[in-house]
Amino acid sequence: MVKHTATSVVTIERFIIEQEKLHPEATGELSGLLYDLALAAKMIANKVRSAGLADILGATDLENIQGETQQKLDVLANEIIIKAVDHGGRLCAMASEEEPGIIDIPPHFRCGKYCLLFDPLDGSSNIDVNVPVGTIFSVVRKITRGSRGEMEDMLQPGRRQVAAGYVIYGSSTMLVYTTGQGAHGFTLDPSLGEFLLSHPNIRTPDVGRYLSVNDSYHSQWEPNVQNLMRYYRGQDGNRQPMNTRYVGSLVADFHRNLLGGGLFAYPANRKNKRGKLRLLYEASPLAFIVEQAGGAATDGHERILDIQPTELHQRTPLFIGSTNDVDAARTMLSGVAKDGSALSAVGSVGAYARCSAHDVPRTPLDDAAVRRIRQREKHE
Ligand code: FDP
Repeated sequence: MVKHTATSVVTIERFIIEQEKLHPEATGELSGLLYDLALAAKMIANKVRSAGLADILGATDLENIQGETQQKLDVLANEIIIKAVDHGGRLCAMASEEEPGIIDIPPHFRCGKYCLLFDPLDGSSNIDVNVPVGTIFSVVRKITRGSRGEMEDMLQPGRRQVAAGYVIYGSSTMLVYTTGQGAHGFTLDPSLGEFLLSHPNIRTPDVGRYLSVNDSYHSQWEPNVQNLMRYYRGQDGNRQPMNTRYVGSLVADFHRNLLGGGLFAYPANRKNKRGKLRLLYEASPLAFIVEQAGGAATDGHERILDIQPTELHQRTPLFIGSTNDVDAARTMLSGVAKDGSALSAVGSVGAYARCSAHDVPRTPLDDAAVRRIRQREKHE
């Protein structure tokens, strides 16, 4: 792989091509799709930036499949993405959080070997108040025989993704993606109109600084989730308290935690028995990215990337971010440990070392590693 220095100017196009060269068998279809998505991201960024000026703010009367009121920008972003990718001959079908079923490729366009699943504008309830929103996407390979994509192609576990990414429309627009060779971030240079490589090979810290969770659901959580949150906050005396930061816009919360270290949690609650977030449009793509950055993601019992989806708009509880903090969730929610003291008892400050990027089995950290983590936490 080409080594880029901090001062080399690398466009996303150049980077995608360089990555493609690592796969001699590649046909260029995935590269073309990623490039089309980067173009869609620039178009959406443009709309988001001028949203306050044009008369396109506020809710439409339409309701999406989740029963939520769609914002006009959601509709626009959805259309922009579909139009940017439907004609390239790379996709056999699409699915969007904003649409009830599979989105077919128009019959006059050629079908390709990939399926795209996306959330065009996540965190859209924040649009009216100028809080960062984002786009999330996931690409899987077609597995059925016909030329058109079918439901079976869409309902694949996240570990089969060939690419995933998100775009954050914040103080600057950033696109972060992975094709399974690390997670890489690009910042949009508005004067050039190009995404430039700004965060090559992102690594997320093993122990998180931030905790992102909507506390207003506290009374609706199961007791084991309440205990877990007490542990993260240091209220049970078993770890340094994490700093709470909750934007309420998944991409913004995830992005901050990916770079700074932390955990985003959206547990199930009495009202939302399976949580709120969507497995295929939100949890799976972000799980692929976080694992590529050295982090982890679970629903409390199972690795997110191993969950077999059964429906397009399936929801899942989500605990995603720094490995040791995700491990604490898995340990406490699966009943292995009832509270943080049990975590300490197995030799960690809620910390287990990863055996590999993908394996569930973990080994307790040795004493020196625990001391290093405690030391680091003390300085934060
Ligand atoms: P939104 O409803 O604004 O689209 O998945 C949707 C999402 O936002 C996430 O971006 C965000 O993290 C979460 O919902 C916020 O939900 P709560 O308001 O229940 O905390």
